[in-house]
Amino acid sequence: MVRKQFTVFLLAAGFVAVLGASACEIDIKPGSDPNTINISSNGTVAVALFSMGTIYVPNFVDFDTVVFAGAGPVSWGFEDVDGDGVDDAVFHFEVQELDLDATSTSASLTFSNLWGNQYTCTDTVRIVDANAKS
Ligand SMILES: [Ca+2]
Ligand SMILES: [Ca+2]
Repeated sequence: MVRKQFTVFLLAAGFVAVLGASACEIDIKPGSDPNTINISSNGTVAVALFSMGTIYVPNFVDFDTVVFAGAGPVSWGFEDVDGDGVDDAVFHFEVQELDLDATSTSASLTFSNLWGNQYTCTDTVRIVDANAKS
């Protein structure tokens, strides 16, 4: 089982490499861990995208290209989420628009920067369904 999961990981890593996607760092539900998402919710979920190194998110991201789990943001703003003195971006997405189900364990945010380079950042999710019978 471990071997199988590792193989899947290698395939996924290879796929990302082929696409030429660069790394970036997000925090689904900033300040919360685990990142519990109730897929029956009619609310929104926040996702922070961090400025790192030479990447200053407010002057780097083509905000028209941001997609999280298949959905575009309904709003976004800038704030220093991780307290390093540099503004990060916080996006809000409608839960009902997300391409997640009860088996989802991670979700990815993708975007292009202003120079057309693709980025994919992934964080874990813990799915609950308040309408599901247990
Ligand atoms: Ca989180
Ligand atoms: Ca920051």
